[in-house]
Amino acid sequence: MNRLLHELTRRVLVVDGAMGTSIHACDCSLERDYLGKENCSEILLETRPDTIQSIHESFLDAGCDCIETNTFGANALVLADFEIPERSRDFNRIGAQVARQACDKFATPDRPRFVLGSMGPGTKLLTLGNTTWNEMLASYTEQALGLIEGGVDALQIETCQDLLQVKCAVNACINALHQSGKTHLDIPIFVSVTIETTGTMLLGTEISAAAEALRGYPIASLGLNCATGPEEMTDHVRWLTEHWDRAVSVIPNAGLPELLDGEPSYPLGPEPFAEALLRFVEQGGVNIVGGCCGTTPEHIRALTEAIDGRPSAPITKSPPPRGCTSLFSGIEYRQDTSFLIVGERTNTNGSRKFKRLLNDEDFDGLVSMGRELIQDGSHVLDVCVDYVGRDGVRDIREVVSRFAQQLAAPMMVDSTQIDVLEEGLRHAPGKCIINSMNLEEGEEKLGEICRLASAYGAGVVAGTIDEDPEEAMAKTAERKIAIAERICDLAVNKFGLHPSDILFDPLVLPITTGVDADRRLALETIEGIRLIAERLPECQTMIGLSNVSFGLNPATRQVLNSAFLHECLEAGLTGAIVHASKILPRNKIDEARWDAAMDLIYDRRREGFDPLTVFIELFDDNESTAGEQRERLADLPLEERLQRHIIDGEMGDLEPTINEAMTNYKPLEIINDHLLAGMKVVGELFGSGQMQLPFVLQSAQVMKSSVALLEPHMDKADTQSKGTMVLATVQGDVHDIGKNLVDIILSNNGFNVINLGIKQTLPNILKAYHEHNADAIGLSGLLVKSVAVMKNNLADLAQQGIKAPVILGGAALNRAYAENELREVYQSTYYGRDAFAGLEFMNRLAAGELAVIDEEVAQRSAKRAEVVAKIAGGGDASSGGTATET
Ligand code: THG
Repeated sequence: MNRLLHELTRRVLVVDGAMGTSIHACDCSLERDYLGKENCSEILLETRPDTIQSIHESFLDAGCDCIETNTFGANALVLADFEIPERSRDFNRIGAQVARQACDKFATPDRPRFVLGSMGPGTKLLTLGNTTWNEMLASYTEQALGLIEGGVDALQIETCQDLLQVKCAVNACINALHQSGKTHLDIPIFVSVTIETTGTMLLGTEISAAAEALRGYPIASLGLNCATGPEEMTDHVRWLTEHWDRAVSVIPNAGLPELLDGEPSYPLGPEPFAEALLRFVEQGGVNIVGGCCGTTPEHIRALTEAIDGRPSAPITKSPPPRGCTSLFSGIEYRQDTSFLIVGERTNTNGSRKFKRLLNDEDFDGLVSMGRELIQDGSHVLDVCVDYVGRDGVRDIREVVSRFAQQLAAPMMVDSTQIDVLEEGLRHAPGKCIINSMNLEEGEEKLGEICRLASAYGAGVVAGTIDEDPEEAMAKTAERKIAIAERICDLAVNKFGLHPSDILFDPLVLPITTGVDADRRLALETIEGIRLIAERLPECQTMIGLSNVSFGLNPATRQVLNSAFLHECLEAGLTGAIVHASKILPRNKIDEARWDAAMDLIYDRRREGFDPLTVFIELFDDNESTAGEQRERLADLPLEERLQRHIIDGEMGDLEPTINEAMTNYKPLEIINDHLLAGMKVVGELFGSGQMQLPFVLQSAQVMKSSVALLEPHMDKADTQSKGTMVLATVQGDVHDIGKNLVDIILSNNGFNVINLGIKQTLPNILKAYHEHNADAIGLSGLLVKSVAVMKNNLADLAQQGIKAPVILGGAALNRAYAENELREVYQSTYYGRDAFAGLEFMNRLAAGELAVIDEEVAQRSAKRAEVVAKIAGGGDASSGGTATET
């Protein structure tokens, strides 16, 4: 066994502190050491290996068990930003070797020291389409190969923000291990995700969903690092310790960064930092602790002393029952008082409308259908784009990536084509269900789909079909259970799936044909469900309900489907593909019809009595179906509908709504009074953590489309841009997610945005500012040191006598620092907490309210000074504390 895994079973291991913080503290020169590539700290592995090794040694000397290699950004996708993607393999190999040499100096036979190969998230969000699965897979595989060559003890996928990225990185590690003739037992894989102050990962993933999506992978630990201090991690750590059945790691920052005396600083000193982590360890279930941003050798020394080689306190772990997840959250396969409801209509074979919209490539329309199914109560969507003559691989990519970002429900990816299934899975960040596999084409084909389920972390529907040339589809309960047992054995014992991730489909076929051979199909299926539930109790069951009633009129189908579902559930069915709004509860079905349906389902034919004819005769030819009382968007008053389009990100029927609005209001009124009101709600929901980023982007898209529809009808003066902002990520910083969000929100709300990109020098920014005669400059940066860059830029602006309003944003900045300290450097400095603050600022600037804003800033600033004076004067400190964001 890997020595690191062995040590993990004995005691809590301590990982080192911040590499970045230590590097910033040393005397590296941009030209000589960074070779002109600012912030590419991996280059130091070649130019200053001794410096990197001595940083490692400073942490080892402080007593930690594990050190992380200086390879956080050493993958080709990130190095491409520095024009050296081809250096990835070398940097990783050298990074591992340098760390190994440091460890060798400190290791003793009973106190080994370990090298964790650091693999950071990079700057591209796979789920948002910034790069492709294959590109990212290749990039991470190369990185992992270098780390393995260099001799790491574990691969540490860390600071993860996007579930799809994690899945891709884990696959890369497994590939690289395989290519190196090793397995995850020789070199374990650790995963650590980043939960933002909002309580979810950057794209909105809850910790429970992340755990479920990753649970099927052979990873040795799961934990948290970065973004917050230990305090903010409490709930998520507790959830992991109680539910994650392997090692748990906790690697926080030294608190949330603050800006003190012009320098960014992390507020938690070594002692409180160590105490907070000790509390986690004492509460039990934590196996790895360490420090992220802002933690120094002193933090690690205090931590090592506090932990002192103690074993991890035992804790009863109860892994939650299995289920599937979207990008955002999870749903269990087994529902207490219901069943897993899979919406059937997002399927080219199940809905003419879906098929037509796909053929028209009306992707927004497809998303609208998905949203409707969710509103009708579907937990999961069956997504099938199989369509003869169309490019299924492209179609599934287009549909799944949109559904993933815009809809909160997990997906059941449905196709008969393996390449289509795989392409769908590559674009779904959560844990999907594959629909489906069977034995019709033999065990090898079954194995291929099991391989997809393992690689992409999915559950899988298994139809009871085998190689029998006479009757491939099992039509009797005996054959259904026999095939199910055979598939279960293969899938679990040969292909490595977990039994609870298999959803057996005992096949529902129409009982409406009048053919003798078909009469018993429903009751055999019910009996098959009973047998599977009894003999394979860990597995799930799933049927395509509506098949049972093909050929009848809609009202008749509704009753038969509902009655059949009822019987299946009684027999132990756990899930079904259905049209949720059309299912009737038993008490809503007329008794005579119910009884007739039962006679049909259980084939109670007698002399002169045909249940099928009797049942059909109970319905009028064009009787309408019951149910479906859901409040539709179309039923709301116009004004509310306009807002809801924006808030829900709903493209469907946008054009008729806008046209209707134009009969009552002027275009500008529609925008200013109704659409912007919706956008304001979006801003509030986003700001309070109730709306996730992808949904915000969708709302912005609807805003943009609305404005485009209104524009041709506006007066010329009204269609002019409301103003121009030059937008840039500051020099030395490559992070542009926040900046790009500002771009989207502003440009979709009528502003002209000159987005200059990343690593922008002030001269560049000023050039664009003059060229475009801009109204304001927006500066963004995520790195702590970017705050200092902003400060320098502001000083230069002041020196040059520029008067442009400059609005600043980014994770390391806060309002107090911007409005007090930075305003002293440059008078026209403003703070933008998020993209919506930027929008409000620009709207007010356009309305000529800059002086009012200045007055508000001055008031806040004065209040802060008052509080600070009070504290300094020994006054009532509890009333103030440090001025924080409000
Ligand atoms: N098992 C598994 N997957 C499945 C099925 C199954 N997927 C497809 C299908 N069977 C289940 N889904 C549907 C979806 C729609 C209908 C039936 C089954 C249906 N549609 C109407 C029709 O065709 O008449 C509606 C048409 C329309 O709206 O245009 O009946 O068994 N694993």
